[in-house]
Amino acid sequence: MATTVELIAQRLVRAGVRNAYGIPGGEVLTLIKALDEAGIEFVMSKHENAAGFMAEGSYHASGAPGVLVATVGPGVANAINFIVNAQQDRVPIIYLTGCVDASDAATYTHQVFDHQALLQPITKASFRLTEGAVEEIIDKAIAIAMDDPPGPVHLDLPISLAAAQQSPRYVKDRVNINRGVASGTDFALAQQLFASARCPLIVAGVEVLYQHAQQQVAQVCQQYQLPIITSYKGKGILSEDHPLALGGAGLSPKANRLLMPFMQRADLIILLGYDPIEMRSDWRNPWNKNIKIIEICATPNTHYMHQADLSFVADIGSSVLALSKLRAHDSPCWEGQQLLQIKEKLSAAFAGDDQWGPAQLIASCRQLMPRDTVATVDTGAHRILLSQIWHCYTARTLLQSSALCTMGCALPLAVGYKKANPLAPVIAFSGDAGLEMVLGDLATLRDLKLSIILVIFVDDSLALIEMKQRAMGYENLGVDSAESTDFVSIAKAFNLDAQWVDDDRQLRLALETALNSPRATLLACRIARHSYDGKI
Ligand SMILES: Cc1ncc(C[n+]2csc(CCOP(=O)(O)OP(=O)(O)O)c2C)c(N)n1
Repeated sequence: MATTVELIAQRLVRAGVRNAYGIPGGEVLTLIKALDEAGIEFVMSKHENAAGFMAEGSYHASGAPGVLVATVGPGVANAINFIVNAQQDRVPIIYLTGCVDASDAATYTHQVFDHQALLQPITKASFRLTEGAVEEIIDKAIAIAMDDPPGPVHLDLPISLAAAQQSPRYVKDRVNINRGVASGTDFALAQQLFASARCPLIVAGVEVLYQHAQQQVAQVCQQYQLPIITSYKGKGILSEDHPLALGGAGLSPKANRLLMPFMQRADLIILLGYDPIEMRSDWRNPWNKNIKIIEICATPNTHYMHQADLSFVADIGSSVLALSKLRAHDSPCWEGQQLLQIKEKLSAAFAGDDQWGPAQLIASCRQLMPRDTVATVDTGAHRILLSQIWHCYTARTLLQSSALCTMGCALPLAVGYKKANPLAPVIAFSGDAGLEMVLGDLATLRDLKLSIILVIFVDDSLALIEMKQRAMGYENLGVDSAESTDFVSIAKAFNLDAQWVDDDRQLRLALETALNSPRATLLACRIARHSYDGKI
């Protein structure tokens, strides 16, 4: 016999979970005790939404689903932004919430609302745990969260069920679904198209990562000399210092102005695990009608952001290898200087500033941080610039909210990643307004004693929105801070190391010190207003 919460904890441990995040309330105390006893460390955050991003960070580091715990009512409601993010950004999350028993809810109203009604539209599934089916439900929840496309699953746990004894059920672990290699007459046609293409190009995205197909995609690119553009989440599928890697795309109009005309020179575009939820509207059906499009994806294309001539739902890694079967290794491909030229144009467009500014700042950080650094970045003008400049040498090394594009994610993502992988060098970049949303979680960073470097772009403004407002010819309204926030004093009040940075020399010295420090360091980098004009 085991209690409900013990069964939940055991299943999560079997799925590889070692950390859970949240803020407890009376309704989940039995649960977090069971998690702890099973070897899952419960981390108290300062806001349920931030706790969710910490759980996501741990997922990227470990591959196990992230676990978020919230208590009845306000706790549950606080994490909504994160849950929508998990759904849009394809993050497997188990969201465990405490609720009152159905019999109590009939006559008791304090803090009580229908958690499932709130969460059903923004999760892959929402279950209320019930007597006699606890193991089935938790196992099913993990499977649904991890299945293509990964996403959040909600489990509501009634108070009296938490400690109840359950008789053994002997539920088998679900074996992973084995997606097949693409095949059939249409696939034979796709193989022929690829065999005869003169200028084939790959566009790859997040599905490559969750299908673990990056090695096969990189191999095919290099074997046949194919240029590759990725979404922001796909950055690093092929190391971005490789001549064939044309970087991440999706949100930068400046990058799009170079990439869009370049893509029209292709005669075949192969979309690999490319989920266009990350892309802005210029990526809606962006390719000329005469370009053939082959798509190999994890989920059927029902979004209609683009359409393909041949679309296959299949295992991406083995299918891309099979697709190349008929293509000769020495097939002529992108002859002349075309690839060199586009690569040079892209690096010139996003080169460092002549003087101190955000581009210089990002370039210096990339230069000084170790190659295997994992970076997180918040939402705003700084993020669009950073996603163009920051080179990823392997996949899943730049974490961000690129589908929902929410602010307030960079700090907690970094905390969760570092917690699950303490040896990784981790740097978090955030705008000043983005950090102000999650200041409380500097305390979590302090309590966990994680040596993260936090770089803040301080311009006292919501730069991305201020730029849009100006472009519309409006006066600045609701976008500028009345006074500068003293981020250094705030960080020091949380017992973190911190300093102001006003030029490149200071940045380099500060980074070197921070890299050798066992403590977290906040670098408040002052940049001029309007620093992003013409840059993104
Ligand atoms: C939670 C949330 N609220 C509002 C927005 C809209 N928004 C996008 S970028 C941005 C400005 C961010 O300012 P800051 O963090 O200072 O970064 P910067 O643009 O200055 O680089 C805002 C308000 C959002 N994406 N997410």
